[in-house]
Amino acid sequence: MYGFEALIFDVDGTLADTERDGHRPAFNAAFADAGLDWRWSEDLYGELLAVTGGKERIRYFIEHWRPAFEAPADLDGFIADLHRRKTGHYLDMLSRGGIPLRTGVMRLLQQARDADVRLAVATTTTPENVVSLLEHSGGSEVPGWFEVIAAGDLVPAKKPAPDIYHLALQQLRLEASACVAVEDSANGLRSALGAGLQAVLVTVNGYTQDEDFTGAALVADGLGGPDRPVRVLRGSFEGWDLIDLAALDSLHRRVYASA
Ligand code: XBP
Ligand code: MG
Repeated sequence: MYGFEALIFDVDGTLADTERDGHRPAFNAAFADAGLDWRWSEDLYGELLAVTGGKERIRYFIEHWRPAFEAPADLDGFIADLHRRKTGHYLDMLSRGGIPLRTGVMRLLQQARDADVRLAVATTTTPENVVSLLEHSGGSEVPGWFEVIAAGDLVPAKKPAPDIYHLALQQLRLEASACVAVEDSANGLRSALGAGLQAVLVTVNGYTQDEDFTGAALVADGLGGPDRPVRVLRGSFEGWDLIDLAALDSLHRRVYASA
């Protein structure tokens, strides 16, 4: 029925606005646990988001923002321990139902399920975070809707490298042209494009709205909903009020017709 077989979703910023009020306070709580006076403000965190992956972000912060910090001999172990604590805080927050899915996400997931469109995730974050977010913010059955969860350290190089999308495609056993990706950031877009996906929808958020989305099939402020029509930031999207499978199909056909 549709010209594509699978939807591949990014997680942070795309399925839910997890960064500012989810990951960021979890990092800060882990720093406090460890007796560190580091505190990532909303603005600083926006800058740090250029570095994908929590462990990589902590390392970057130490190198660039705390050059005088007397790092322990086992810096990798120190960062891994801090990051484990951070994941614990983040999972606690999710289990309290703290972070809702973005408008339209459940609608699109349900529609994909009804239409036998396959679902996958390609994300930089830790795998437990993905399952917990889907479970607590979507419903206990939602993690099982995803055939593939490609996440975190399963690949050596995180976004913007294409590795995580390559892994998702390999596990789906699909060509890039059979998929539509949904992302929220320039790093995510670059990762998807690098793996050969051309039908990439970007739904921006407060942290990513001014990034360079050259190459995206469409950039919008979200998936939209009954009382919240989609605002298009780049690309053409005439005739649709919200982004559903039919809209993605038209986007997918257009991208591949002009390729
Ligand atoms: C976003 C990220 C992640 C999260 C933190 O991933 O860069 O690093 O901020 O997650 P995506 P971890 O948009 O690809 O979902 O601390 O678990 O790495
Ligand atoms: Mg993202």
